[in-house]
Amino acid sequence: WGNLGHQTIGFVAQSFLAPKALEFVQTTLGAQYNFSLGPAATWADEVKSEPAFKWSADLHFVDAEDSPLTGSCSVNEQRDCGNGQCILTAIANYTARVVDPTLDAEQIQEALKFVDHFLGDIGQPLHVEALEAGGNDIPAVCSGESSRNLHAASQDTGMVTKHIDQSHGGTTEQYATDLVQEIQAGSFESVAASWISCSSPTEPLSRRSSTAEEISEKTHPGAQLESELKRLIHARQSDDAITPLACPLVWAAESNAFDCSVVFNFQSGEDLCSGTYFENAVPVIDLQLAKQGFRLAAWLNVLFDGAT
Ligand code: DCM
Ligand code: DCM
Ligand code: DCM
Ligand code: ZN
Ligand code: ZN
Repeated sequence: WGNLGHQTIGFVAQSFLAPKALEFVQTTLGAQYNFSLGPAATWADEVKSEPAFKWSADLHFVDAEDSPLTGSCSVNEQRDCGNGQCILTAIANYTARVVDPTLDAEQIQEALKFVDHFLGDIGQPLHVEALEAGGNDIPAVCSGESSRNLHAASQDTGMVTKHIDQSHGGTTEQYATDLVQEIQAGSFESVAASWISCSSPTEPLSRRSSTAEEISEKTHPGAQLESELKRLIHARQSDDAITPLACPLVWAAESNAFDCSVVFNFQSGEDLCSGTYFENAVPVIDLQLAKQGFRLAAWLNVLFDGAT
């Protein structure tokens, strides 16, 4: 996502934080970020071009080597993140670092800003796709502007900007407020609990939860997320290797599935920021931003308040 998408996700998350998570976020981010995950969400993109943070550029995505143009979408941790430098491993690393008492305040703030950002990027379908460098090498037109590429024109910036201007008062705060309303009492109300269950209807996972966890998941959405984070913290404390987590893999598979439906479904030269492509893409953008904001809050709530 571009800045607008990331800020929106951060603002959505901020409004679902439980008391201790909220306190942690406010203290850790401070006045510089207006005590909020919204303004802090773009930091990771700002630094990735600096020499000191060059190593972090590859952590914003996972190049899923699937075949979306022939209708075959998938994410595979071994195949797509074999070198351990992708968004799946980054989420595990920075989640562990957010609660690592041996780190100093600056390192903890960096870890929180990375978590804030990467839980957003994993919901962007083209950040979970290898084809043409996540669409960066596919020319695209947005609002008559032809010198764009699919990644920027459509998902990251072009469509999001148009959508916020057209339907949400032109600000990420208002857009986030509108998405929060949909989650609390609108079109997302009935599905939001399933967003944090980490179970996927489409993707059988090698690391699937145990039967006991699956049962408890039914009575308590978020149970798997909680047990997984407890395992992560334990691994960190006992100096075990930090391995990718099952929940982010489920989230990645969900975003990646859109690469087989709406994302690449356009004619060369077609304007992506109006007409049918735009109309089909906007509900996906709403869904993915709302979902990742809600998941980011649940993630931090488990870490700091012990429950979603
Ligand atoms: N680093 C990291 N994650 C990466 C790459 C590097 O945490 N994917 C850290 C490890 C080093 C610092 O960044 O402390 C500098 O890395 P490098 O060895 O690449 O200069
Ligand atoms: N770093 C990181 N993840 C790690 C280890 C290090 O992001 N697992 C980052 C934190 C600092 C930089 O690398 O920005 C240097 O860290 P250190 O001096 O701890 O190696
Ligand atoms: N990106 C991606 N997949 C790739 C390469 C890049 O999702 N294989 C993303 C990262 C940025 C955007 O595309 O959001 C532009 O990348 P860059 O700034 O590295 O050109
Ligand atoms: Zn991007
Ligand atoms: Zn990013």
